[in-house]
Formats: sequence, structure tokens, C-alpha cells
Amino acid sequence: MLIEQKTEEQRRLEECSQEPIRAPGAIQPHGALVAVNRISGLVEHASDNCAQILGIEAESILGAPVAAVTGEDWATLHAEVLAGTAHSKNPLAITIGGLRFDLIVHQVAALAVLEFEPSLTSDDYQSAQSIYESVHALTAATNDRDLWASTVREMRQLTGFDRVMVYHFHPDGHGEVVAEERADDMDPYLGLHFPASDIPTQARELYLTKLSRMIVSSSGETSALLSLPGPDGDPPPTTSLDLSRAELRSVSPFHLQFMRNMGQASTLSLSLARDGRLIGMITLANRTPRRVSYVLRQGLEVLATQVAVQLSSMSEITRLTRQMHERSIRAQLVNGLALLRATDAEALSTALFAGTVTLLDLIPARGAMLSLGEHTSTIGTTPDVRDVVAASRRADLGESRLLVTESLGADHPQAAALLPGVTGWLLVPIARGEGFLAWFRPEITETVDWLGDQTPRNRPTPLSPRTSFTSWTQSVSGRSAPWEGLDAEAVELAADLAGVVVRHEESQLATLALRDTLTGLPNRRMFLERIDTALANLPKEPSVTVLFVDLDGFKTINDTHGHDVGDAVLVHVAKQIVATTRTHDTVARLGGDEFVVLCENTTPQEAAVVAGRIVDAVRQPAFLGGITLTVTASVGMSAADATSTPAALLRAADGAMYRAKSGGRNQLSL
Ligand code: BLA
Repeated sequence: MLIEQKTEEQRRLEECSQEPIRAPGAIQPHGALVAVNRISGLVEHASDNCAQILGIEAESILGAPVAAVTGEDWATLHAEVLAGTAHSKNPLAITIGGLRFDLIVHQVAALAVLEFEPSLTSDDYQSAQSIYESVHALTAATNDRDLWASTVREMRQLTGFDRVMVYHFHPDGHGEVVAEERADDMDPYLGLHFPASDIPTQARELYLTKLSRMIVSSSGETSALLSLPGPDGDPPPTTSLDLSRAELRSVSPFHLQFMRNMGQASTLSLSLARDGRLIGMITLANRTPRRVSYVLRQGLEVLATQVAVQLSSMSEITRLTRQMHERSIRAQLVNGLALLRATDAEALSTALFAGTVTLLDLIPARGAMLSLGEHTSTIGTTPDVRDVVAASRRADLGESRLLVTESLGADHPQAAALLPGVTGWLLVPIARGEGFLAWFRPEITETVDWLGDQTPRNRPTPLSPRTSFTSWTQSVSGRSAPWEGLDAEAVELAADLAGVVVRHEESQLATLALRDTLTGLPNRRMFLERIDTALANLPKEPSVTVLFVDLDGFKTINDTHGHDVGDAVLVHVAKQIVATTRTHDTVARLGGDEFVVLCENTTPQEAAVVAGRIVDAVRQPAFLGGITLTVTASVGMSAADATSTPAALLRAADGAMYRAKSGGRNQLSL
């Protein structure tokens, strides 16, 4: 049922948007229109009602110089405006046949369009002051609601219309009455929603170019435009004149019907625009025909512009405040990551799920998930990770692998089947990490109060306006709370995470290259770099000594007990050496059963003491892999002099070690 209604509304929206409302070939009959060729100065179009309004027959002025309407003096005085070389300071004043008119002039292609509105003997000229006071009253508002409320109050006071409303357009185009002032005996419309087709697309476009629209009577009377025959003798179609910017443009019959159904005889609507988009409208409506002067309409346009500017800056402030809040939460999460020692998936999830702020503070949801490699962490209620992965495959996300939906069932029905209970789903890949972040939101059912029953029974035909406008309540389901741009925060966080993962991998690689994987000790490369640095500092240091440690009979251990035991011995010996040396000594494993120690800032006598401790420590029996083993070490020692190079020093210590071996092992040799 809901789906059917939606498609019917979509069809209506499409068809209503086709109506050629810009060039209807007729005007509203409360004024007269004359269009003059700017070059020839001759009248090409005139409204049928020129006789009633101006006292001059339309037929008599078609093809005549414009002075036939305005008189010679006026035409001479305004020659530049008529020729389109000067801007018209509307409204211009003109008296024809003893009657005063507001004359509004604008240019369309090769024509100057002149619209004559009989002057109102109202208090227009006090309106500048009233508008000023109203603008002032509006600036006091500090939020949307207050601003909307004072807008309708001020506008009703200025114009005396029966009902004044502000509409706010939602992102899908439908509207909501967000403020209202009305005569006491009228039904309230405040808070009611209306479908997008009530104000179709092409009408909205028009209201962006022309910021006020006055419809003086919904009775439907119009005055046709008459045109001068073209060069071929045939009159051009009356619809050839574009009335987009004309004050008097006649009204769509659909809309006139709408107005009559609503009990509106006249309306005056003002546009609220921001960044080239229509964000809302202010509509003044009256039960009897009513018109206001051009000058007052100009004043109301100024007021509406002020409202739009204020709305725009308030929403910008709200947006920035929200963004700052989100940034600060993200910063807290990322700082948590930066403090981590290890950055494996487990450590990451601790930072994101167990700290003072979590993924759910950044993006509120029923549950959130981090999946990285084999590891998955969750907070709140989430589906199983396998279902999430399977659903994301079904959703066919393409290159971006990013998914943002507030209506999973409608957007990705295949995926929805795998994730029962999930309606809002946000999924962001973590680059390189073979993982993702995801948030899940439940369905929320809302009730919307509509302006009039929205089912087909309230329209005689699908294209007709609604007949009744009594409030009608509908419950809306199938959607989650909107993500409102939070996906951008999720993408940023995923990028931060990817950065952390990449840095971790890099630092691991760098460590691997400089350390022995079995014992974690520095390897040959790192050791040679250390000696190099030490030798560079030599003149300042009393001495640098290298000890070369080689296990005695290690091959036999490997052969008798296997490599696992051999490896355990190496790890054990590495620990013994580290334990017996001093904190500033560097212990490295060169490979096999060869270890070296760099003793900096040390006299050879002190180094010999260290070497002796190593020999003693290694020969202590060790219980390894279920057996007790005794190994011994031969240690060679060599002190550096001014000519030493790292390689030579290492070679010298190696040579000394061989002397220790041939001297009977299990001892130190110089
Ligand atoms: C125009 N529709 C409008 C306008 C409003 C609305 C305010 C601007 C002109 C005006 O001020 O009257 C709608 N008016 C409302 C709403 C309220 C109100 C929602 O007072 C609520 C309280 N309209 C239909 C259908 C069609 C349609 C079915 O309902 C099309 C088939 C068309 N509406 C339509 C068109 C216009 C319009 C074409 C432009 C009128 C014009 O400027 O010529």
C-alpha cells in the first residue's frame, strides 16, 4: 500500500513538472501587460484586458509605437529603459487616462515587458519603516523555531493576510508547516507535512529566479496575450512569450484548483533560498481576493532574504559545532591508538571499544564492529561478523566498498535478508588492513501528520490536487535514524586506523631487519652499526672492547637432542648473557651459536670481568625441554685502538675466541 502510494506520488511529481507554467500565454487580469520590441520600439504583445485596465484597445496598440500606451513624454523620458540600455528602477509611476499605475519593466530577449498594476491607495510609503522594524525583530531570533515564529508574526502584521505560514522543505522534497499565524476561526496547519508534488519542480525553479509570487484570485479568470502577426502573416503562438519573471503570469489550473480546495482566494509566497536551492517558502493566504502593492512585495522579499540568510548562518553554526564535537571524539579515539605499544587487531579494538569514548560515541548506533584480519570486536548489539561479510558481498558495493543506508530492506534487499533487525547500516573499509568498521541501527517507526489524506481516495484523479486537507496520520517504517553525514567521520576514522596498521607493519619490518628472530637480540648488521658509532666516539672514550662468545660443542647438542632443544639452548644462553652484562653493553647474536658483546666506555680490565661472568653463567646447568643440559662457552676479547675498524675488531675478538678453544674451552682468552 505504502509502496503504491509512493509510486503514484512519483508519477504525479513527474507529470506536474511537465506543465509549461513559464509561458502560459495569459496573465492574471488585475493588471495589463504590453511587450515592446527594444529595437523597433513597436508593441509586439498586449494583454486582452488593456481596454478594461488602461482604457486602450489591445488591437489598436499591437504594431504601434509604445507611446500609444504610455504617451510621448513618458516614452522619451524612459527611452533607455525601453531600449534595454538602462536598468528600470521598479516600480515606475505612470498616469494613464487619469489613473495611476505602478509600472514594472523587465527585459526578455529582444523585448521590454511592461506590466501595469493599478496603484493601491494604501500606506505603501510607510512600509519601508515597518520593514526596517521587522528586520530588526527577526535578528533577535537565535534558533530556527524562533526565527520562523517571528517571521510569520511580522509578515501577518505587515500585510493582514488571514493565514501566514513558513514551509520547511525536507531533503526528499516534501514540506512541513513549521510556523503559522492565522485568524482565530481557521483550522491549524502547523506541524503538518505535504507531498513534494504540491509545489512541483518547475515551480520551485521559478521561485528561485523570482523571489515572490502573488496570486490575486483563485477564481481562474485570465487575460490572454494577443500578438502581432509574424513576417509570414500568422500570429506567433501566444505561448511564445516567456513570463518567468513577470508579476502577472497566470496560474496553473491545477494549482488554482488546489487553492480553491483549500479555501484560498489569494496567496503571496516568498522564497527562502540558500546556495541556489529552495529550502522553504513563506506563504500568505487569504480567504478573499487580496493584493498588495509592488513596493510592499519588494519589502517582503527583503524580509524573506534576511530570514534565509539568518537560517543559513544558524545552520552553519550548528553544523560546525557538531563537526567540532565529532572531531574531538575522533581525536580521543585516535590518541588512544597512538598510545598503544602493540598495534595488532586486539590492541586496536581495546582502544576503540573499551576506553572512555568508544565507536558508539563517535556514531551512535545499536552496535558497532571492527573486523581486521582474523580478529573481530564488537560493542552493543551486532549481527555475526560472517553474516556481515556475506551481506556486504551481496550488496555489491563496487570499488568503494563503502555502504551507507538508512533503509537496508529497500536499498539492498538481498543483503537485508542476512541481517535481520538491521535497517540502518554503515560499512567502511579499512584500506590495506583487509578489514572494516561497521555500525548498525534499528528501524524506527515514526508517525507523520499529513495535510490531508494522502491516499488516492482523496483525489478525483491522480493529477488532481487533494480534496480534503484535514490532518491525516500515517506511520512510517522501514527506515532508521538518518546518518546525517556521519559516514564522513567513519571514513576518516578508517583512514586513521589504516595509518596505524601501516605504521605498525613498517616498524615490524624495520625491527626484523635489525634483530635476530630467535632471540630478539640485535643481529650482525645492528651490531656493526653500534661498533661503528662507538669507534667514532673513541677519542672521548677510555676504551671500547668486543667479547666474542662461542658455545662449546653446540653441534653435538643439536645432533643428539634435535633443533628445538638447540634453539632453546640458544635462547637460554642469550638470556644468561644479557643478565650478566651491564645495561649499557650491547649483546648481539651473529648467527649459529656465536654471540658478541660490545662494552663501551669500559677498560679492558672491566671487560675481562664481564667476560668471566659470562663464562660462569653459561656453564650453570639448565633445565630445558624436559632435560638438564650443561653447555660451556669460549670467550675471546679484543680492545679497540685508534686504527680499529668494526670488522677488524670483530675479527680480532674471533681470533682470541679460537685461542680460548684451543686452550681447552670454557674460558676467556685475550
Ligand atoms: C504552486 N503550491 C504552489 C505554491 C504553494 C503550493 C504555496 C506557490 C504559489 C502560492 O503561493 O499559492 C502549495 N499552498 C501549498 C501548500 C500549502 C499552501 C502545500 O497553502 C499548505 C498549507 N499542485 C498540486 C498538484 C499539482 C500542483 C497535484 O496539488 C500539479 C498537478 C501544481 N502548485 C502547482 C503548480 C504551482 C504550484 C504548477 C505553481 C503555480 C504558479 O506559480 O504558477
